[in-house]
Amino acid sequence: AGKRLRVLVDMDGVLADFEGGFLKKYRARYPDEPFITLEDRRGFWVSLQYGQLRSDLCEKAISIWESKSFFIDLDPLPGGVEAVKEMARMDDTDVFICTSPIKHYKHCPYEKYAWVEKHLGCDFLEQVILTRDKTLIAGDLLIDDKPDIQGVESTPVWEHILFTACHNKHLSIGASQRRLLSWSDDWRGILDSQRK
Ligand code: BVP
Repeated sequence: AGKRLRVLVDMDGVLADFEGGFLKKYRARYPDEPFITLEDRRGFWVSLQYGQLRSDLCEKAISIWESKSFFIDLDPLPGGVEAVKEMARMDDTDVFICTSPIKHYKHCPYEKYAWVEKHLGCDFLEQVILTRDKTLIAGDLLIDDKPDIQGVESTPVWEHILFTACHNKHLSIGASQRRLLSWSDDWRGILDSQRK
């Protein structure tokens, strides 16, 4: 008896190049300020690492993703759009894009929908889940670059697959945790291993 597989795919850092888009716009807006190369990024929070570099750089970093057009202008990460489209065409598979908008809501939620429409098509808007708490969302897999995904539900039903990003590639992960190194990695095998 084939049960459907539900895959939740994060957006920033998994489908959309948040880190690359941030660095490009930060350097353009603040050409005389220090910056952190993608090679030197550590920790999920960009603003935290910039604040450690110099305290006033925290708010300068935040000003970048709070600006109009930041989220819509993000480039797709290699292979992500194609993988998600292929997943959606697979038998017994439901794919949702599960993403946390920033609290500065003027542009971000709108531009996240616009990005999905632009790169995946308007039919895919049906699959978008905006939530600040991914532990509430039921799914078999959550593919996400954030190492610690927490919320009010202490035992989320999904298995978190850590998607490798510049900020998490040096982290050693638990014996039971699985990684997806990129969209060239074996995501089909991970989906198959979760089918019941
Ligand atoms: O929309 C992104 C940007 C924001 O958090 C959201 C992460 O969403 P998920 O990838 O978990 O779905 N964000 C915010 C900050 C600092 C805020 Br103060 C940051 O440093 N990095 C970051 O991604």
